[in-house]
Amino acid sequence: MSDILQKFLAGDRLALSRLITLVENQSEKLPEIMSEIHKHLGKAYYIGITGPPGAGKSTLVNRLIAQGRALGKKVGVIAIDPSSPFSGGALLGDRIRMQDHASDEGVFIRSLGSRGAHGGVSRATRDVVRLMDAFGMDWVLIETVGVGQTELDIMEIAHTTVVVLTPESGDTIQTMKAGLLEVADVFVVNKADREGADKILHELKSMLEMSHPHGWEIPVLKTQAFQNVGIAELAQTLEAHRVYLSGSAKLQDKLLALRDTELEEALEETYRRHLKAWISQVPHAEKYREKVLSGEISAYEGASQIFPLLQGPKRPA
Ligand SMILES: Nc1nc2c(ncn2[C@@H]2O[C@H](COP(=O)(O)OP(=O)(O)OP(=O)(O)O)[C@@H](O)[C@H]2O)c(=O)[nH]1
Ligand SMILES: [Mg+2]
Repeated sequence: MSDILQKFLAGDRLALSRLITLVENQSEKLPEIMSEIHKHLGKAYYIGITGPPGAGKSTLVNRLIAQGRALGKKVGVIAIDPSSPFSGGALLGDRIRMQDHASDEGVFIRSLGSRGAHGGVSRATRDVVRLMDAFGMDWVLIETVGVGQTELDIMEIAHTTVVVLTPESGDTIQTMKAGLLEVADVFVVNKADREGADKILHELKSMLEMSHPHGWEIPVLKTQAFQNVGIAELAQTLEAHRVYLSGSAKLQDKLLALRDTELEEALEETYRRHLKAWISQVPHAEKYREKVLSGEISAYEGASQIFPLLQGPKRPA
């Protein structure tokens, strides 16, 4: 393990790729990996890109990669949507566009399957974001389709979250869950070449006027990702938000909440890993197990009988 970590820290892309796979597969090496890279964290800027299917998120991400590279930034990309052009099911056109960056040493793109347990996706995403951070990326872009709680959870790690809509998103706005609104630091109306872009822009702006921003007024930008229009402005806005955050208590609050969640998850995970072994050491555990199996008592009753008998666990090796 230390070999691969050393290579990773020396900038070996294959090592990064291997570590990401270990994260994806929830390897038992995970605690070691994340602990080892911990002191190398904190340099990258995490940008979440979310919005309805087909809004142009991947196209926008492609453009942002180019923009970041022009600014001399190293860019990591995590695409969580399984139908994303970054993954196997790519549209030909998008794949060709991605190849612009495929040979660029300053770009690392990885797609993550959204299969598996709900909490699992956001945890894996956070860990991969950190791998990219520790690897030395300046920007880490996270693309995910904004449709549910999972996606909102994923965005917890982003410093800045961009919600991408289109002129066709009128209904989305009407029914937009408070959640999607709350995660947005920046709104983008993409496909502004299409009719109705200004209408939706005004709808968004008047909706935002009714909310009460604290310090940061959520900008609403127009882009034409496909035609590469409005991307520099978006990059400037992202930079403005990064600067705003760095001086605000909001970032600190965000970090504290995230670390708290992560500690709880890591504890749960650690317990789960060792639980079977601990239970096997409880003298009467089998007795209660049989009672549950025979239907004599409920599973909850069984658990509440066994729980107090668990010995204080030793620190896992
Ligand atoms: N007219 C127009 N089409 C665009 C624009 N940006 C992207 N598209 C097209 O919209 C389609 C969807 O773009 P994607 O970038 O794949 O959208 P996405 O949001 O990543 O899609 P999913 O990941 O599947 O949710 C593609 O055919 C793009 O070429 C734009 O500014 N104007
Ligand atoms: Mg996409």
